[in-house]
Amino acid sequence: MAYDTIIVDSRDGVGLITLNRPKALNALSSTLIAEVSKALDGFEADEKIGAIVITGSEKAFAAGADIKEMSSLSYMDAYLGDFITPWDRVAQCRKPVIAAVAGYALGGGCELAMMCDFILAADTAKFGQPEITLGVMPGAGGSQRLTRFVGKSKAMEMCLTGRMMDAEEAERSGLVSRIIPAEDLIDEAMKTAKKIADFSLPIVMMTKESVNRSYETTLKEGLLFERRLFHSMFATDDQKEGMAAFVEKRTAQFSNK
Ligand code: CO8
Repeated sequence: MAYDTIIVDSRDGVGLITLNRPKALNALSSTLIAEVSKALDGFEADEKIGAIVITGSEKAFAAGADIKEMSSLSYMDAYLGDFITPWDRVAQCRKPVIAAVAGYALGGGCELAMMCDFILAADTAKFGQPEITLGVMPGAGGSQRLTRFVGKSKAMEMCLTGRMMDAEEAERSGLVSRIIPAEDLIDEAMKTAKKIADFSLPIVMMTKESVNRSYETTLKEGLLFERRLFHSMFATDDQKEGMAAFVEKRTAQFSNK
């Protein structure tokens, strides 16, 4: 399928989506979001794909929602058109999604990265929620997810002042899992995704579901959810294979059953 605003590729069980609007620093237009959703639908339906990487360019992961497209929206356009809700597709993805971020991840770009399961940051990455400078506030999770990642004080300062965080600060604050030299970012993200894709897909998906549940419920309910999923894993062929392979000192061959 041909795309106008993204490049879609796959190798070694990993789906790669590259945001590709270089002249607009990958500003997130409605076309781009629809294309990302379509690509995710394809990767979710493809049983050969076990993990997905979303990345941008060296200069920008994404410099936010497309300001030129959004500037003339009326309240009714936004409300009746359910503006932003299609973005949820990224957070709803059941397979793991890694954000590989170099350069600017601002506004909706930072929010898109935070919808992924974890963020690998190039040493050039810069994160920010500059919406306040445009007379609005974050609208795709920035005031909620950022606060859970970095705590109230930093999130509040970033949302109220538009200050950007560099990669070092983002790692220190728990926003990103690792910093990688910019020239190695894609290779490292693909290697990390392949590692995940080589494990049992149902076990990977249940693990993702369980970690995400920790954001959405009480500790008691989350522990119960985790225990139930853990018990259910003993009904899978992959649990039998994984543990047999350890005992027999060989590499496990997971069958995704
Ligand atoms: N939207 C549209 N076009 C953009 C955007 C954007 N977010 N960011 C950059 N561009 C365009 C510029 O207009 C420029 O185009 P042109 O050459 O035609 O003038 C081109 O990209 C290059 O940009 P600059 O010349 O500005 O490049 P610089 O290197 O000088 O600056 C910056 C880079 C600092 C990233 C700067 O471009 C900038 O500040 N961009 C805007 C960042 C921003 O405010 N982002 C938040 C947007 S609001 C938002 O995301 C709300 C999310 C709420 C959810 C929305 C759901 C859809």
